Amino acid sequence: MTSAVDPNTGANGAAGPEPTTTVHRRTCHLCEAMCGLEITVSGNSVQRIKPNKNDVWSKGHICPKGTTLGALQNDPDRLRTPMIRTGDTWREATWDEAFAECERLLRPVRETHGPSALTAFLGNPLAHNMALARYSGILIGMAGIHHIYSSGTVDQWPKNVSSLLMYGGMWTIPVPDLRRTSDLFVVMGANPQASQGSLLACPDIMGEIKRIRRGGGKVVVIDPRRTGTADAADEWLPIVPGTDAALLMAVVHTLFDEKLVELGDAAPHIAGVDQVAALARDWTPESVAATCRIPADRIRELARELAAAESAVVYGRIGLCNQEFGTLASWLVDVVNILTGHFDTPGGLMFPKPVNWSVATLTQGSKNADGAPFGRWHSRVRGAAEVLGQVPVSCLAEEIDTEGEGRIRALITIAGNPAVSAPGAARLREALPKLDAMISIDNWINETTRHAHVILPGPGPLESPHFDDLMWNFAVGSAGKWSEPVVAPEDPDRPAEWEIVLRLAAIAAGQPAAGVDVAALDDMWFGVLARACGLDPDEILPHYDHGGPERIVDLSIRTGPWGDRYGQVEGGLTLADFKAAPDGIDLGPMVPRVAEILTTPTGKVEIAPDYITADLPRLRAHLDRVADPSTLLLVSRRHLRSKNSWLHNVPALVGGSNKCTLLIHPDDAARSGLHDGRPAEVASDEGVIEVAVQVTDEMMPGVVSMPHGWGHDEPGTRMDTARSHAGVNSNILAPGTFVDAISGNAAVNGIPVRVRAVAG
Ligand SMILES: Nc1nc2c(c(=O)[nH]1)N[C@H]1C(S)=C(S)[C@@H](COP(=O)(O)OP(=O)(O)OC[C@H]3O[C@@H](n4cnc5c(=O)[nH]c(N)nc54)[C@H](O)[C@@H]3O)O[C@H]1N2
Ligand SMILES: Nc1nc2c(c(=O)[nH]1)N[C@H]1C(S)=C(S)[C@@H](COP(=O)(O)OP(=O)(O)OC[C@H]3O[C@@H](n4cnc5c(=O)[nH]c(N)nc54)[C@H](O)[C@@H]3O)O[C@H]1N2
Ligand code: SF4
Ligand SMILES: [Mo]
Repeated sequence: MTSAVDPNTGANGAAGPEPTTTVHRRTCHLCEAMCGLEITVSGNSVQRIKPNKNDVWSKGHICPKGTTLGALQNDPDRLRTPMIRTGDTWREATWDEAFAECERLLRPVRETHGPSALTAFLGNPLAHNMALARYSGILIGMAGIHHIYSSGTVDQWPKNVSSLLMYGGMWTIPVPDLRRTSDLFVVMGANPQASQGSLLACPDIMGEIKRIRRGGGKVVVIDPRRTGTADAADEWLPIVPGTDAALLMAVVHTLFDEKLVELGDAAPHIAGVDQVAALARDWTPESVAATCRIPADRIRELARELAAAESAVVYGRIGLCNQEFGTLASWLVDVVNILTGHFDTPGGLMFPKPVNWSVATLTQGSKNADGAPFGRWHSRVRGAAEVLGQVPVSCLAEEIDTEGEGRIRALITIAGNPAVSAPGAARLREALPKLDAMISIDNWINETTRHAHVILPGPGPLESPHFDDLMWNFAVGSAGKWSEPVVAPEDPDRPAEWEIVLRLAAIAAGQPAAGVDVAALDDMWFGVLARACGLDPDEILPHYDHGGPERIVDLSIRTGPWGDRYGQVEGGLTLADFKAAPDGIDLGPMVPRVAEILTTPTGKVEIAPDYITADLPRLRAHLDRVADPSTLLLVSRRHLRSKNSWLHNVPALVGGSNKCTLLIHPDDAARSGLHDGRPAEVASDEGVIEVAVQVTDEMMPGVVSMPHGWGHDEPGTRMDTARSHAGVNSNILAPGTFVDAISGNAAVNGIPVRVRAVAG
């Protein structure tokens, strides 16, 4: 066997009888950690995936998921051709047939009911996909879709709301400068041991936790579950789900009460401190302790520790967003960091400086431009107020299944599995078959796409180049990495994913499927983005001999903070520089930059936005709520070897500790007559499921936990491994109307449930 170590060519399969072995360096696109991989390919097949120790960003970090990209690439269930469904029967189709079918399905909906009858659901992998992240926007725009749905409203919408109001942009999200935090790291509602970080792109967060502790610093985890992260910390503070905002208000109260507020260098940029002081006056630790189940003394001490620490940061994530008081909690995390001087300073909460802009950040409305981007319209059935252009994803089912003017009749899903990921999952399952047209850009026939009339699959995960889009916006340092395709296309005639999106965009806009000029559309989209950067597309288009996402990546680097601005900045970066650096380019740690980043109307950090503080009375009322003693509160969890709903078809990732079980404290189990390994019936106001019980003192009493992303035994799916590890869809229990009132984000944590043993 010959061996050619040529990491960056993307060339595969040498001539001659012996397959050539090549080693490729590539960035894993599965999560925010963006680990560098070393992928050994023989012929055109992946032999081995190891961490790339020379990667400038991840320096050898990896998790078990990253080693399975070859299995995803080779998954026999992954779709290689478009699929058209008639009744229960799928048939493989040519691309022309598939697009003609899209036209046949969409045209009557458009012509009879107008564009408001069409919507799209955008899922999480879109944000990690080089092409989809950069092209989905044009599809929404061209199709004239009024209102989209996305996994964002079961995710970070509260943080988008608080960031828009505090800093001026929904993606102007400060992240912990964790690699330089040394004294105190407080983790709330996040489990980086499993998730590897979120709205915090930092490879090896567990390594940073070890480093902090080795250096004499302290790590505190506030979570209803003693997670893997809590096990690695100094202290686990169990908290009643949904009460974090109350805890943080009491911390704020203590900071003012004990005169511990110290804004530090950011002080000239902060407005609203007196308002926060006034708002916090009644929020004594004693007034929240019973609700949170955290002693008042410990709350006071936490405030003192944060104030005293030289280098500290509070970090909150999905457990703080996906809950009833998501926006208050997300806002207060930033407020506490600001009041204790851990803001815009090394080791504290800082604003990343990405080398490339993301299409999302380039086009994000600032408050100045949009006015108040809340409640400009309401959903038809429930009357839910729009927030940042979206209503809760749980509205989707009722907008499909409720007759009347404005009913949704056509749906395009892009890299999403709402039948599993969205609350009220059972209703959505019943609603999807009522659509006149459903088209999915997706690679598998799963719980959602089984309802599609047409599925348009992109190439396999290792056949396309990669450069992250939005993820660098959450990164604890500035860097960039280009990845060439690792394997040759299985079928050179298959369109790239961006070409699929453009062609579908034209069809959804009413153009005939046969005549779509993809290259012209691509030039048009590039022109839109170039103009948004203040450039004349006619002047820069001659720089390129081909289009596609690569060209947009180049534009985003060249007009970014280190870019060459097409020759205007001497020595400035272009994509070519990254292509020449297969281990990536490191542009250094985070830097204080609050002054340059603010786009609020006042030019200040608004730490007491009226829209958010007006929600405090709702939280106060919650403190007095009398809990039903027979009720447990259900929260979600993640496992290192899952990624939401879609990696369960990889044999190496399912089984072992990656189980869909109900975690329950021994006392609660005993009270309900539940036994380890036996089934329980779990019922909420929304639905009933049966799931195996796992009795463990890692749960605090009164709280139970289930992972989301399971329930793979639906009829008509084609994911054999996932089916044999089916698990149960926890979102059957999640009531669609249980949301954070002011962001509309789903509260999939803190759901009241009743459990009882069942025979079996
Ligand atoms: N109960 C509960 N529910 C939750 C959560 C929770 O914590 N608890 N978490 C929420 C969160 S944070 C999120 S982000 C959402 C996720 O919600 P979704 O985005 O709806 O779910 P995923 O499982 O990420 O769906 C991935 C889909 O993308 C497809 N896919 C994967 N890669 C590609 C690709 O490269 N191209 C294309 N075209 N398709 C691809 C997969 O086949 C699958 O259909 O779930 C939310 N739901
Ligand atoms: N391996 C793996 N990695 C992933 C994903 C995955 O599915 N698997 N998904 C990716 C996605 S889309 C996202 S958004 C991120 C999420 O990343 P994380 O936010 O780290 O998500 P989780 O691991 O679910 O951790 C959430 C924690 O919040 C706790 N919690 C629940 N309710 C509350 C509450 O009310 N208060 C507090 N204080 N804690 C609460 C839960 O017990 C859980 O431990 O992970 C990403 N990375
Ligand atoms: S932590 Fe795992 S899934 Fe995330 S980027 Fe690294 S290898 Fe990929
Ligand atoms: Mo997410």
